[in-house]
Amino acid sequence: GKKKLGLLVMAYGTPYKEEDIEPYYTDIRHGRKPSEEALQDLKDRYKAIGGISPLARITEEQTNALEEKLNGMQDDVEFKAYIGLKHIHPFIEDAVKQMADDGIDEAVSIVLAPHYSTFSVKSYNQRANDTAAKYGISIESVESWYNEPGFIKYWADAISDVYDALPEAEKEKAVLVVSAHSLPEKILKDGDPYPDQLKETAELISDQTGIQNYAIGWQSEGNTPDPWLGPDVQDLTRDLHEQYGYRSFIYAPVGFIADHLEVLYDNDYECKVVCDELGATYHRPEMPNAHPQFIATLAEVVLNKVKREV
Ligand code: FEC
Repeated sequence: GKKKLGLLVMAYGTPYKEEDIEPYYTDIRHGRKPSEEALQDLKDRYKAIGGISPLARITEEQTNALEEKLNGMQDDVEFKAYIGLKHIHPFIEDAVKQMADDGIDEAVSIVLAPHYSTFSVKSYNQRANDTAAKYGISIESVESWYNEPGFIKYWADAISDVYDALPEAEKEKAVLVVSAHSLPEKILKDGDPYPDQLKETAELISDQTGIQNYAIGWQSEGNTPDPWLGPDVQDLTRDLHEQYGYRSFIYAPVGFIADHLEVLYDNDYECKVVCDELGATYHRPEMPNAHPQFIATLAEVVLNKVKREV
């Protein structure tokens, strides 16, 4: 038969039910329990987006679609997908162990986040590779895919759809806010490529759409005393309105690829509040989720990684 290749799809993870919120939050905080107040605040945010996040379902849809696409694209190997999550079960370690139990000795991995950072992709890959080494599995890891033509095309099309629907006079008064999850500023002193990669994504989208009024922002920063990368998207919205009189704000949170708390709350609620306050209109193109063109792009990225290693 065909060689079986593990396909390790790594993602952030989300609580499956309300009782999961506390252990999930504790895991994100490296084992430190959140205060009652912080926990309640997080519970309230999940409540505001409908109780729990759709992220678990979307990660599963993306993974299934990717496996199917990869197996339809080529006949040399059979990909078998495993979901490995950062902050809740099935953890990355569980997924790798499952691969070993299934007799898999070679795998390729991809993180469902486009930009590389020491805090995100590096830590996912390290956990995967450390566990794989224990079981004698070799894993080839995709490091980033923030500048893939198909990824840029997805966003360019989704953003253009929003612009095309704006009245002609509004287009000049519109600005595109391209963002990713903020990280502590201390990543910069070790030369983390994260901010430059976001900048490149924004430039490629601008080139492809012809939209020149755009700004780069950071969002969803954590509740810690250290400084985080800025400007925060909410402050940025106010500044852009004040300085240039923009009346329509189009948010493209390109550091994420799914509808989840950080988009449904931090953009769709928090940024919208600021827009409402300013009398500006809020727009947010659809997230990639399991869009076929987006999945095809991920499949190409995975296949290129496998081919390079063969
Ligand atoms: O449940 C959902 O729908 C939302 C899932 C979710 C995604 C996500 C993505 C990223 N995070 C990244 C970094 C950090 C850092 C901290 C941090 C904190 C939280 C909290 C929740 C949360 N994150 Fe997250 N993030 C998601 C959810 N994240 C909940 C805790 C409450 C809060 O602070 O809002 C700060 C940790 C600390 O306190 O030390 C750092 C990065 C990404 C994008 C890359 C990726 O997906 O891996 C980076 C989705």
